[in-house]
Amino acid sequence: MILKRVIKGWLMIALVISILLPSTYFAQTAYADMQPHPEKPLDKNNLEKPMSVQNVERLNNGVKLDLGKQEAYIRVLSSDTAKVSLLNKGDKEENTVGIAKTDWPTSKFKVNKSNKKIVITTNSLTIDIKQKPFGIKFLDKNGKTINEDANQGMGYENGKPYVFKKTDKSENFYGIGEKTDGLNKRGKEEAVWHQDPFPYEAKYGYSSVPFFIGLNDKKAYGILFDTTWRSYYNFAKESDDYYYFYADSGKLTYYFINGPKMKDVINRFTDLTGKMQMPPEWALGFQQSSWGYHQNDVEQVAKEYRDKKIPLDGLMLDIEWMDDYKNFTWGSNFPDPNGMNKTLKDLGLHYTTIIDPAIRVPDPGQPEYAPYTEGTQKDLWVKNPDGSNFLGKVWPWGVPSKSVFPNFLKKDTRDWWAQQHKAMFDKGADGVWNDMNEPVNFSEEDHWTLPLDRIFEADDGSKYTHEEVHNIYPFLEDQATNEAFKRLKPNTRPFVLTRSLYTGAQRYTTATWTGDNHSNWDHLKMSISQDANVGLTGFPFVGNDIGGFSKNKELGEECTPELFARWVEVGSFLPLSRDHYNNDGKSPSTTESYMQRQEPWQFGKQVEDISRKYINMRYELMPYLYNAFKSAHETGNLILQPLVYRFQDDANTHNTEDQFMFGNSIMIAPVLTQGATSRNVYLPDGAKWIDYWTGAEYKGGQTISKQADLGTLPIYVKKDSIIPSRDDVQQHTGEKPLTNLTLDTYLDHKATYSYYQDDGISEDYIKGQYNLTDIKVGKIGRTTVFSADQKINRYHSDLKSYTLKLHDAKDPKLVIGGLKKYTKVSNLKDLDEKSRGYYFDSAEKILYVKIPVSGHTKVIIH
Ligand code: MIG
Repeated sequence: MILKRVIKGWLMIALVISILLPSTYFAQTAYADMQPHPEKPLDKNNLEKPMSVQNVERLNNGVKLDLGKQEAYIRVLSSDTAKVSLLNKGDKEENTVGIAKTDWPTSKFKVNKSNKKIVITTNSLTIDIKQKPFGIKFLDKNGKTINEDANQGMGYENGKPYVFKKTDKSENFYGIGEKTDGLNKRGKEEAVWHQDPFPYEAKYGYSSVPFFIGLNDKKAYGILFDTTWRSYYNFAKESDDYYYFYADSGKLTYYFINGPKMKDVINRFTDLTGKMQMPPEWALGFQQSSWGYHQNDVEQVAKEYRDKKIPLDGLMLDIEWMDDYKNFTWGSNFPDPNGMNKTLKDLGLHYTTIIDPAIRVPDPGQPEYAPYTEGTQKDLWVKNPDGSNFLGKVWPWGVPSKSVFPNFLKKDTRDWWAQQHKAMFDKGADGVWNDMNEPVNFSEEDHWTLPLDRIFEADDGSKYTHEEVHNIYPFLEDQATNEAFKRLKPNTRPFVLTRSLYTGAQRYTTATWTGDNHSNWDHLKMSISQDANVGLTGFPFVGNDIGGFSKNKELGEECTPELFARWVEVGSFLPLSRDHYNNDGKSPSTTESYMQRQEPWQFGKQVEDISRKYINMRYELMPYLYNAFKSAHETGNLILQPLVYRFQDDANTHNTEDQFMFGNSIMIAPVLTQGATSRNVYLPDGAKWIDYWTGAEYKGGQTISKQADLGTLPIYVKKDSIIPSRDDVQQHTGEKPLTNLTLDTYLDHKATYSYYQDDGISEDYIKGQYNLTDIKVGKIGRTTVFSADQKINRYHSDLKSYTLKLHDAKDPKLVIGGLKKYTKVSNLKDLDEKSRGYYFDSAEKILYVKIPVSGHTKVIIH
C-alpha cells in the first residue's frame, strides 16, 4: 500500500517536472555529447611486416595463398567480382548478412604462376598477385591497372583489419551512404557506424554502408568492406598517393567489383547484396506526416489535400498513434482507427505507422503490456553480460521508465516481431516506418545507444556483443518487418521506410529517408549529394523531409515560404517524396505556434500553387517514375542519379552535386540558394539538352545561365528520349485507370523506351504477370517512324492508346498506320475523341499522334 503510494507520488512528481520543464527532446543540451564511443585509431607504426606467398592452392573458384602466419583467399565470383579474405591460419572465410548471394556459378578463369607472381584471369578482369611482398593488383582486360595495393598492403594492426590502396590525384570516390559532406569523398575521412547524429552534419550518420566506388581515368570500380564492425576510410586525405580503410575488429573481407561504368558496378554490387523489390505504386505518390498528428489531424489534413486538389497518396502516423509509446497498441490520440482507415481509404489514401524497436516495460501500476510479457516469456531481449535482460530507455522523454530491446539476431524474435504487426494491419495500415533503429537508447553515458558489451544470442547459441551487431541491428529489424508483410499481407508489396540501415537492407525494405534534417538552405543543398550517395550504395528509394524536419530556434531556423517552395520543387522529384516536420509530439491543430505547420498550404497561395504544380508533375510523370523503379529493381539503376553516374566520361560532372538526373532522361537543376532567381546549369557533354519550359535546345558540354523565379524549377530533357506520362492529373495513383499513355518524344535521330506495366500492388509481377512494350521513334530522312512492340503481355491493362507527342516537329503531309491514313484534326479535344488521328500545334511545334494499342504497331509520319 505504502509502496504503491510512494510510486504514485513519484510518478506525479516526474509528470509535473516533465510538464514544467520545457526541455523537450530537441532542446536537450546533452545532445552536444551525442557522439559515439571514441574511435580506435590505426597505429601506422604497428602495421604487419610485409608478407610473402609461400604456397598456392587452386580452388574451384580461385586460390588459397599460404602467407606464413596468415592465409589469403581470392575467389572469383563472376568475371567482374572477386572476394578477398585475409585470415589467421585455419580461420573460416565469412560473409556478413549484407551479402544476398553466396552461391555463384563457377566462372571461367585461368591461373598462371611464375616466380614473381600468380595471375588469375577471367573474361574481363586480371588479378595479379605479387608473391614478395604479397600484394594484389586488379587490371582490366586491356591490361590497364584499375586498383592496386599500396606498399603498406593489408593485414591486422592489434586486431584491426586494414587495407591500403594506391591512388593518384585524378581518382575520385563516391558512396559510403548518406553522409552530409558532399558527393565526392576524395580528401575526406569517413566512418561507418550509425547513430542519431548531432549535429546533423556529424561524421557518423543514420546508416552504415561500407561500400564505395573509385573513379579513376573515367573508369569505375567498387569495394565493399564486408564488416559489421565500426569501420574507417581515409580517402587520400593523408596522402595523395594512397587511401586506406580499416575496422575496429573482425576479419578482413572485401569484395572488389569491376565496372568500368558506374552503373555496372551498381548492378554487380546489387547482385551481391540484393536488388530492391518493386514498391507498391502508391508509395511513389506524395506523402505527408508530422511528429504530432493525432487522428483528427490526419483526417483533416487528408481532406484538405483533396479540397485543395494537391495530389496525395499517403499519410504517416508518428509515435502518437501508440498507447503511451507502446509499440503495437493504439492509444487515445487515435480513438477510432477503423473510422480513420475508412475515411482515408474513401479518399484513396494509404497510411503507414511508425515503430521504434524498443519495447516499453510497463511502469509500476500500469496494466500488463502483452508484447512485453510475451517477449519476456519467450526470452527475446538483448541481454546484460550476466544474462539478465538489458533495460534501456526510450519514450517517453523525461520520465524514468525503461525499455527492453528485441534481439533481432534470433529468428524467433523476428518471427514474433512480424506477428505483432497484426495490430496495425488489422486496422488497415499499409506501410511500416522503422524509426530509431540505430538503435537509439536515451543514455548519454552509453553514447545514445546500447552499451557495447550487451549480448545478442544467435540461433545456434553463440553470443555476440552489441558492438559487433550494432551496424546490422536495423537490417535485422527490417528483415523482420518484411516478414510481417509476407505473413500478414500475402501477395501485397511491402512498404517499409527505415531510418537506419546496413548494406543489403534494400532487399527487405523499400525506402529510406535521411532523418532529422533542418529547415535551412544548407540542408536543402546537402540533401542532393546525400541521396546520390545513398543510391550509389545500392539503395535507390530515398528522400528527405521536404521543408526540413527540425528548426533550431536559437539559430532562428524557420521554414520560410521561399524555402518550402524551393524544397517542394526539388522534393517532387525525389524517389521518396514526403513532407514531414517536427511538432515535438504535439497535435499541430491544438498547439499555439509551438512550432510552425508545414503542409503545402501553410505558406500562402503562391507557395500552395507552386506545390500543386510540381506535385501534379510528379503524378503526370508517374509512368516514367514507375518504370525507373522497375529498372532499379532489375539492375540497381539509380532513380535520383548524380550526373557523374550517367556521364562519367565527362570529367566536369565528377563534382557536380547541385543537379541530378531524375531517371535516365530528365535533368533537374534546382535553385538552392535563398533569394536566387537564376542559376548556372551544367549541361553534360555527349548529349543535346532541351529546356523543358521553353523548348530551347543546347549542346552538351557547356554551362548556361537559367532564369528561375520562385516557382520555376529548371528542368532539361536529354534529346533522343521518350518520356511516358499521363495527361490526366490524378489526386492519387489509384484514382483512374491509365487508358492513354502520352509519349513525350524529343528526337534527334532515334529514341527507344521499354515500357513496363503491372498491377502496381501485388507480387504477381514476380510470377511474370506484367506487360513490356518496346517503343521506338526514329528518323529516316524526312520520315519519322513510330513503332510499339508488345514483347510480353500477361497483365490485363486498360491501356487503349498512345499519344505520341513529338516535340520540335513539322506539320506532316501524311500520317499512316496499319495501312490506314490518319486524319488530321484541328484541336486536342477532337483528337481525344478519336481512336486514331493527329493534330499539329503550330505555335508550339508539337505533333500529337493518337495511336491505338495493338500487338505490333507501326506509324509512319511523312
Ligand atoms: O527524433 O518519432 O527521425 O522522423 O518524427 C525523435 C519522432 C524520434 C525521429 C525521426 C522523426 C520522427 C521522430 N523520431
